[in-house]
Parts: sequence; C-alpha cells; structure tokens
Amino acid sequence: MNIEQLKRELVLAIPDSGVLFERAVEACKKRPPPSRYRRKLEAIREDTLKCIDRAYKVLENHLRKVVETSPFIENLHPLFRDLLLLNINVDEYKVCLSRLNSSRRIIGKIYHESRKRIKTASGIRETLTARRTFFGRIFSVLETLTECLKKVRSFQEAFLRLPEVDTELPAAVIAGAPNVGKSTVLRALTRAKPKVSPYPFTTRELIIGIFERGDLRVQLIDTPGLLDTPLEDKNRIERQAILAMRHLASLIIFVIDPTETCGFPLEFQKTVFDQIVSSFSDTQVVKVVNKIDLATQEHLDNARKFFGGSDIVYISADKKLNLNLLESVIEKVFREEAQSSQKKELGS
Ligand SMILES: Nc1nc2c(ncn2[C@@H]2O[C@H](COP(=O)(O)OP(=O)(O)OP(=O)(O)O)[C@@H](O)[C@H]2O)c(=O)[nH]1
Ligand SMILES: [Mg+2]
Repeated sequence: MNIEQLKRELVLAIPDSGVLFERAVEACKKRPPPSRYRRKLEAIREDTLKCIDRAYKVLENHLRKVVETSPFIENLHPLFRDLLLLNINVDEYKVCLSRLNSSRRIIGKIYHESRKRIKTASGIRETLTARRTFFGRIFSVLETLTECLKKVRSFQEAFLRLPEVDTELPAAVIAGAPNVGKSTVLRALTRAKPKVSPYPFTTRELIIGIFERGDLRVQLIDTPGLLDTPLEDKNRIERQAILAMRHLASLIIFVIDPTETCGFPLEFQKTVFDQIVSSFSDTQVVKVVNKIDLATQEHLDNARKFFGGSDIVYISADKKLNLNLLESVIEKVFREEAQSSQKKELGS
C-alpha cells in the first residue's frame, strides 16, 4: 500500500480517553426499541444488555480501527521510517499500540462478564448494579490509556505530515545551501508550487513535483537548505534533505548561487557540495549555477573557480533561461538508468 492510501485509511486516536468513554455512554443511552417482555425485570434486563452491547461495540470498533490502521513502522519504506524517527519515539509508539491491544482484550472480558451477571441477576437492583460496574470498570481501563492515546495520536499526526513521495518512481533531489533558488528550480521544471521567498530557510520539508518528458516521469524533490556543518551535526530540518538523498536520489541536482545574494558565500556553498559528494559518492551529481540573469562575469568566473569548469549547467530558474539544458541532463540520466535496469532484468 502506498503512503497516500495509508494516510486515507488512518483512524485517528482521540486525544482524551474521557471522550471515548462519553461516546460509549451515549451509545448506551440510545432509546431502545419497546421491549418484548411484559415483566418489568425482563424488560430492564433486555434494555441493560442492549445498552452494554452498544457501548462495547463503540469502544471495540474505535480501538480496533485505531490499532489496525496505525502503520507498522517496519513495513514502511526506509525514507518514511527515518523521517518519522526524526520526530517521534518509535519504541514508545510500539508499546502504546500493544497496550491499546491488550486493553481491547480486557474490555472484551469485562463486557462478557457483565453480560453474564446481567443475565443471571435475580432482581432489578442487581441488574442495574451490574451495568454501573460495567461502566466503572471500563472507565478505569480507559483512564490508564489516556497517555497512550495521546502518543499514538501524535505519531499519527507526524505520519500524516510525511511527504507524499512515490517510492516506486525514480527520483532526483534538488539540494544546496539555503536561498540559492532550489524551490524556484522545482517550480520551473514541474507544476509544483513550493513557497519561494528572498529569505533563507523558507523550505522546511520535502516537496515533490513531477518532471515529465515524453513517457519519462521523474519525481523532483525540493529540500530544505543545507548548512556547512558536518553530516552528524545536521538539524532535524536539514536531515530531511540528507534522508531524501540517501534513500531516493538517483541524481542530485546541486544548486549554486554565484551572486551570493542568497547570503552564503561560494566557499560556504562549496563546503556543502563537498560534503554531499563525499557522503553520496555512488550518486550522480549535476552542478547547476543559478541566477545567471543577475550574475556578472566575475561571479561566473568565481563559480567556475570553486566548482570546476566543464560540467556545470548555467540557468536562471526565475527567468527561465537555459532550462532546456538542465532538462536534457535529467532526461539523459534517467533514460540511461531505465535502460540499465531493463538490461539487468533481462540478464537475471
Ligand atoms: N534573479 C534571480 N533570482 C532568483 C533566481 N532563482 C531564485 N531566485 C530568488 O532567490 C530567492 C530564493 O529562492 P528560493 O527558490 O526560495 O530558494 P531556496 O533555495 O528554495 O531557499 P530555501 O528554501 O530557503 O533554502 C527568491 O527571492 C527567488 O526569487 C534566479 O534565477 N534569478
Ligand atoms: Mg526552498
């Protein structure tokens, strides 16, 4: 199942177990159909059984759906697993899911015991006491779940925020220092509309666009800007970019701002570049010098000095200059990749 489907099917854990208890009580109170019994005790017994049936169904249905639709971390693609690990404590989540499950069993036991007591009650008072006891015991179980329901809920919310990456589709990751024009590149090459602003740290999560050329479809992934700190010191936001490169990228589109209007000198941008190249030595990297509409000859010479000459693509993402050059590079890389994986399949 892909991430979109998993998200659609997710049933949210309610944050406050008191609300769940109220729903069960409400279900119990629903006006019962007229009793078929004429004797008062039998009529009350029948109503009481129906009351706890409805209350139990509400609790069981909700808890079961929460447990069944909350994804198993182990079954997720490593990108999603690692992105979740940035924000939540997975061990706590797992413990909570299994506690929800064991509470379902306890609630089931309370329900069956209560039914038995109601069926064998010898008078009205005993019947009503059995009902009160049922709700009292249920309340105590739910009370112990308050923290867990909250934790599962916050995990689910983190899950709903995951980027809708299609892990089956080939992907190129757009990376670089902050404010160099990465999101503008994504806007220029796809129909995605990421936020663009003249300030650094605008993009704070992974953003997907689909690049299409003929029958070729490639996912382009815009990422938060990277600083020149070592990989192990990256903050939570930057790490998303690293994870996208690690788990998805067949190509890294490294965007450079030769004008330095981004606020980060070329030397800084080169440090970021070197870290990426050394960390992802098996991944192809294309160097894209952006903002050529703004750049002087000196800017371009400097960029060449820092990043080496022949294989740089020069564009203006904002003014849409030379975009076809970058598009051709992307097309070439992914057509070659498709061919080589076809060959591998035929060979195997
Ligand atoms: N003149 C000019 N400005 C550009 C070009 N590309 C981007 N910009 C401007 O540069 C600024 C930053 O652009 P973004 O696309 O938001 O940069 P980013 O790299 O995604 O920034 P972060 O998400 O903060 O890392 C914006 O003001 C853009 O309009 C370009 O080709 N020419
Ligand atoms: Mg951006």
